[in-house]
Amino acid sequence: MYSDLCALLEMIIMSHVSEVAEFQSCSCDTFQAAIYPLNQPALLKGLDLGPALKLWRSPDYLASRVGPKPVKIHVSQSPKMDFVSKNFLYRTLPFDELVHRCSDPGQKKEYFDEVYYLRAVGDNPRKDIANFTTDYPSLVSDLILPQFFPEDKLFSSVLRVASPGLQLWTHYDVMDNLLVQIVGRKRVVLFPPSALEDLYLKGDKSTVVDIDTPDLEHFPRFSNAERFECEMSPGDVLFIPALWFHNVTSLGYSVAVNSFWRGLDDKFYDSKDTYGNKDPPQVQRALQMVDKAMGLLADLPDSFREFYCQRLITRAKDKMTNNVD
Ligand SMILES: O=C(O)CCC(=O)C(=O)O
Repeated sequence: MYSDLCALLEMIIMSHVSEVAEFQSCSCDTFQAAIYPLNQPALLKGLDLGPALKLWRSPDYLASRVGPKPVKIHVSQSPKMDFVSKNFLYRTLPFDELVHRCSDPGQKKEYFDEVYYLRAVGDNPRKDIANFTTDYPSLVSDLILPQFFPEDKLFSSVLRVASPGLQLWTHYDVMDNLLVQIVGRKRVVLFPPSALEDLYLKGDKSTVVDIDTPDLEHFPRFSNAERFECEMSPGDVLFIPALWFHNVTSLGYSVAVNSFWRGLDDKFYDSKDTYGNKDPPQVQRALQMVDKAMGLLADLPDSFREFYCQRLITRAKDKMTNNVD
């Protein structure tokens, strides 16, 4: 019975799955003219990423190039990191130690029960933006990061190291993203911005942690969400447009570097954002106003509150399509 239900669920979910489009050895001009304007994820293959592809395959090489630099990491007992139940904690480890624990989880019994995830941050994460070039100078000459956007639009470049199996929750970022996979394979599931209502968001993250066997009693709309999927191999670059939700599973020990790029005018980015995931300041203010508006309706009886809440939604939608003065 349970397996029938799972099979049915899989069928429902699979009916909304598309493959991410692949492009071979594309140039900057092709990217800008033919790929970027589609506002769809794209898997770029065959780009020249430099010797990192070969060199970083050796955990000893990577560990010794960076050495014992302290890095702040997520540690969890479960590979499925869950920001709702907060099943992870932060710990600081020497970088070389982190690489050895991720690449050889069996080396000690106590490490076997833990999964690790490094999302590099600046020296002072509250103020400094991750910059692969200045934060990891000994690795810079190994890697050619794709330059598909104007240089002055680069916001950050982020080194990511993960244990086998680690799954990062579904979230969106406000900037365009080029994710360069260097060591190991990765499964990426993406949802378009239009799936927002089906993803049960809390801030920039989806509260549906298990995207393959979701609890449809709690999240009935989740099965409607259109999804795109791809598997990244070493050397692949995934273009993730701003506001596209993504859920990433490292299929083995994984090393990647992604870069975030500003696609909009600077005034649409929060100057205090060091991660690239804060909504535009204008949107943050608008959301506060919505909270205030809902506060004004708070004392109405339920039936009136629901009715006027719908009126607010209709009005906002009409404004979007210019039907209201
Ligand atoms: O590849 C990863 O580890 C996560 C990538 C990601 O979430 C991002 O680049 O925003």
